[in-house]
Amino acid sequence: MFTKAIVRIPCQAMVNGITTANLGTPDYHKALEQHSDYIKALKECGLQVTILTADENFPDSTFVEDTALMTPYCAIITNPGAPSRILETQSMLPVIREFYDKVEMIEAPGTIEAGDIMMVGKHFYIGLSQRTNPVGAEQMITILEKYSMTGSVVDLTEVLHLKTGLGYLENNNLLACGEFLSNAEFQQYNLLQVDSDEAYAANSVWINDTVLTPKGFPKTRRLIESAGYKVREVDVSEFQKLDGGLSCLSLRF
Ligand code: CIR
Repeated sequence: MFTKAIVRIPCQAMVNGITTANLGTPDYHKALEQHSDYIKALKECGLQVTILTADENFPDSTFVEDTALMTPYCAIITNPGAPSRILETQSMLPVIREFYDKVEMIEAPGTIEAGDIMMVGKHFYIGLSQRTNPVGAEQMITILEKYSMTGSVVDLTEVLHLKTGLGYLENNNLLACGEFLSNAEFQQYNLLQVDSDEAYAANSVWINDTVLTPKGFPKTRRLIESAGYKVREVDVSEFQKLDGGLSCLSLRF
């Protein structure tokens, strides 16, 4: 169970965020409304939400998930692979120290963005992507092992981050699409296959037996409901325009 979350209000500069999506420029006011509903959804799942103020220095700073990995035993501050995002971690460090005694750091030349990390109990899958390199993944695995957890790497070919295409829903249920459906690593799970025309919804988030899913992906919603979960939809269209999914918008712990 999770009890807490950290989010950051989107900044106006988000219109200049990194993207490959080709879905147009985000509407800032709509993004603020959607973010506010996202916070409401986290609270409905029973989480105490820490809301950080917008940081105009970093267009992508609302995607807080990438800046840290929160485990039950320690937090690990990442070193983002996108140059414009590296310093986002500086303002996250004091916030995370309020919640964790043990805080570790990924150091250059290692890079990691935690959107590339999926937690399954005490094991963490780490996607090797444009943003996460083998040195960063090795550092992460060494830290995890220090706290009696484990990690392993997964090669990515199509997606930005590992969790762009995967969402672990607990109870052995794994939402997956595209390149992950045939990946040998994941055949041990009950794969819930997300159709390619709804690939964005693979980034759905389990929180205390509710699954947050992006609004507008009815087949995936039914798939998750048929696996026995309560679903709460959140409209995140303005964040999708920046390649950001539901998970990216919070740290949950
Ligand atoms: C970026 O490219 O870094 C942001 N525009 C989107 C980050 C999405 N984060 C995530 O998937 N964990």
